[in-house]
Amino acid sequence: MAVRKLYGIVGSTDTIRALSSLFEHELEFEFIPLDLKAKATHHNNDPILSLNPFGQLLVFQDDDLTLFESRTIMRFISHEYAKPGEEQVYLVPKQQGIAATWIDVEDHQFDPPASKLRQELVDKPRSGLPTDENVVAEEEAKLIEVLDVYEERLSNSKYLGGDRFTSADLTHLPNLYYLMDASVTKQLFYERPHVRAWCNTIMSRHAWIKVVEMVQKIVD
Ligand SMILES: N[C@@H](CCC(=O)N[C@@H](CS)C(=O)NCC(=O)O)C(=O)O
Repeated sequence: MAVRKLYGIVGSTDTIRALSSLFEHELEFEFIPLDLKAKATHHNNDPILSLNPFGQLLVFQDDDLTLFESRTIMRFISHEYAKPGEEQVYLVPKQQGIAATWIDVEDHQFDPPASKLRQELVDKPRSGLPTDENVVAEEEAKLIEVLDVYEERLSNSKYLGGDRFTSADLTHLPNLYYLMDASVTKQLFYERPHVRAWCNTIMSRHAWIKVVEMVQKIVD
């Protein structure tokens, strides 16, 4: 049987996104963890790095298919391995159009301030570096605007993409994992009742709990 392979960086949000999708769809795969230091020693013609034309590390192989870009990998898995009755995509194009919009909203609106806040509030303190409070204030203001839109959306829809859990929700989990660890950002999610309920619902999914256990086991 062909083995699915995921080459990624443990703890990176992109890798966590792909892992979440694989676990949600109960797929067997081999995870090949690499780290950025190891990457620096690889050459451009390295067989692993050359799988991604940009030389970046998240790469997924499924039989004869090679994909990079975590959201693409997530989308592919949700279409190819949709579980009947629990699909994370809609089969009706108009409904899927709405869900796809919220995947792009995560990529273009949510991820930029969320990633910068993660770097300042989680990554830098872990590396013993000082947090830049100006960056935090600036990015917090941007995240607040995004979360206000989410609060409105989630007051009319249980999930971002529609009436059930889809990739539009899953794609947020990696940054939520980190931002819920920092009291400043946790507060931003928790003071909005619909956002709070949504976070609690998607973060208590069985597959997500397994991803967190796996990531923590490798990192520890
Ligand atoms: N947009 C890509 C992100 C890929 C990316 O930025 N990868 C980082 C690690 S998380 C990387 O390989 N950085 C090292 C480099 O670019 O040389 C995705 O969603 O998969």
